[in-house]
Formats: sequence, C-alpha cells, structure tokens
Amino acid sequence: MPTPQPALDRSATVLVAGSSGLVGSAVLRRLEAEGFTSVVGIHSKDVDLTDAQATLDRITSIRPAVVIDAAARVGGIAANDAEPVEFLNDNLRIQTNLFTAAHAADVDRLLFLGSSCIYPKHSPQPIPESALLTGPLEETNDAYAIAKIAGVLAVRSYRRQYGRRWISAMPTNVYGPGDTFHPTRSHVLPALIRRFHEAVRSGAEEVVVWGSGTPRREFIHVDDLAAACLHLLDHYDDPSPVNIGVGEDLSIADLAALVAEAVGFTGRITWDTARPDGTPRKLLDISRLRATGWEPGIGLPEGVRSTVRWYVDTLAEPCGRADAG
Ligand code: GFB
Repeated sequence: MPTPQPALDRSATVLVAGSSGLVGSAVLRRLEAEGFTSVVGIHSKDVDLTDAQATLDRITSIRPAVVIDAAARVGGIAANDAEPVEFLNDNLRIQTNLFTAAHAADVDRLLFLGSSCIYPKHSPQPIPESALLTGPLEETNDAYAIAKIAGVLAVRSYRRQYGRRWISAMPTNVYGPGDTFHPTRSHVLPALIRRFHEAVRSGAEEVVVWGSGTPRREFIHVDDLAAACLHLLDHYDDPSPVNIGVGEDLSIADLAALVAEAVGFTGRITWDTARPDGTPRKLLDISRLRATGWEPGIGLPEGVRSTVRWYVDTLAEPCGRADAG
C-alpha cells in the first residue's frame, strides 16, 4: 500500500523541466489550475539540459522545492529505431544532469517521468511494475528504454543513499494538444490525425497506416497524465515506479478507424506491413495508481475528437505548421 503523504505546499517553488513539450506544458496548466503560486518552466531553448554546468547553474539559482522531470528526447517507433544513439545519450545526459543539479539544490520532492517501454517486450498483461527487468526489451526502442530504466534506478539510488523523497512514474502512450504531428517521427496518434486530415483535404481515397494493425496500445490524454503526476506528488512516496494509464487498450486498426471517423475520412485504410509493429501489446496494470485514489477522466473517443479540433485550429491551416512541436 502507498505511504500516506502530506500534500505539496501550493506556495512551494515547483520547477517543470521540459515545459514546452506535450507533457511539460500540460503539467504547467495543471499546476496553475491547482493554485500553485510559484511555478518555473525550463526547456531546451532556454537552457541546454544536456549541458551539466548550465543545468546545475540554472537549478541552483532557482532553488525549487519540487522538480517535475518531463524533459526528454522523444519520438515514435521510426525515430527511436533510426536514432538509438541520440535517444540513449541525450536522455541519459538530461536526466543525470537534472538529478545531479536537483540533489545539489537540495530538492526534496522530484517526479521522474519514464515510459511504458521500460517493460519487457513480452510482459504479462496488464503489465505490473514488478515486470521491470524480467526479460528482453522491444528492439525498436531498447536504447530509449535503457535510458529510462537508468532514470528509475537513479531515483531509487538517490532515495536509498541520500534519503531523497523522489519518485518515478511510467506513463502509457500519451497524446493531446501540444503534441508533435510530424508525418514520420511522431507517435501513432498524432501521425494518423495528420495523415487522415491531409487525405480529407486532398480528396485522397486511401490512407496507408504502418504495420499490421494488430498491435495493441493504451493511450492517456495528457491532461489526465498531468493530473496524475500532481496527485502522485501529493500521495505517493515509494522507491517502486508507479504506472500511469487508463486501464484499457485497443488495436492500431481500431485506433485508425477511430481517428478516421473523428477527422471525417470515409475512404480506404491499407496497411504497410514493411513497417515495424513494435511491442505486440502494452497495457499497464494501474492498480497501484488506483490505490492512491486516482482515476482517469478523459475517454479516448472524446480525447481524440478534442485533439483533432486542436490540430485543425492550431497547426493544420492555412500553410501548415504541421511539423512544428
Ligand atoms: O506510437 P508509436 O510510434 O509507438 O507506434 P510505440 C505504435 C504503433 O502504431 C506501432 C503503429 O505498431 C506502429 O507501427 N503505427 C501505424 C504508426 N501507423 C503509424 C504511424 O504513422 N506512425 C507511427 N509512429 N506509428 C514508442 C517508442 O513505441 O512509444 C517510444 O518507440 C516510446 O520509445 C513511445 O516508448 C511511448 O508504442 O510502438
């Protein structure tokens, strides 16, 4: 059972690393909504988090009481597969620099965000936190996964050696406003929103989707993830990572149909089986999270519809900032 925690002081200085990204920007919105009065965001255009000295200087000058680490090099299956060196090195550097600086600044509470890809490729479903390090990883994202596993181990080590009340959370696949909608580098949900939307605009009768359509994924709206992060900082203090998900998954074929409907595409969906499927299934066991009293609130159909609206209003028209983000 989770250890009861005093809730965070709403006047404490909270630092969000990666504040311009999908997750970090949602965390900033949530902190504001929950009445936090001293919030600082940092992101890569502002301070190079792969630079140890720059990170140390910035964090020791801010002296936050709480750090939320949402800073990472992220991408979909193709980007992870093509650039394992950057996904490994950049993520190791970013988290090591942040942890070193947070320790130097005597940060009491820190939340490290990992990823469900830390678990073995063939994990029991739903995947409990205890599956960590019990088997081989999925090859398309093993470099990223190893960096994130190192982050979990680092958090656990700071707790054990220095008594830091730092925690790790492992979100399932995230989506929502502020995502990257790149045609080849992004995750499946934004990639499909963009592809189906472009097909509607151009009058194309066919949309090609990667893989076989059979892999299953679980998707959490970023606003739910941000709420869960703050809930955990208020209620959770344990060396074990805690999964953040919604408790249900669907096949990529069903996801493609859902996105097509939300975008208004009525043509044919075909499959490019030369593209990798990746992990066959990633459904997280969220009983540990539920035991802290948290439940997801945004259903996938509703979340996809609002994300499509955000994409159309913000990125898609008129001359395509669609690869920004
Ligand atoms: O979202 P995605 O790239 O992430 O792909 P992963 C999920 C599934 O959707 C895979 C299929 O089976 C893809 O083959 N898919 C179909 C597509 N069409 C597309 C498309 O147009 N774009 C993309 N990207 N996928 C990533 C990891 O794995 O998930 C990261 O590589 C990270 O490390 C992230 O953990 C959450 O779930 O396969």
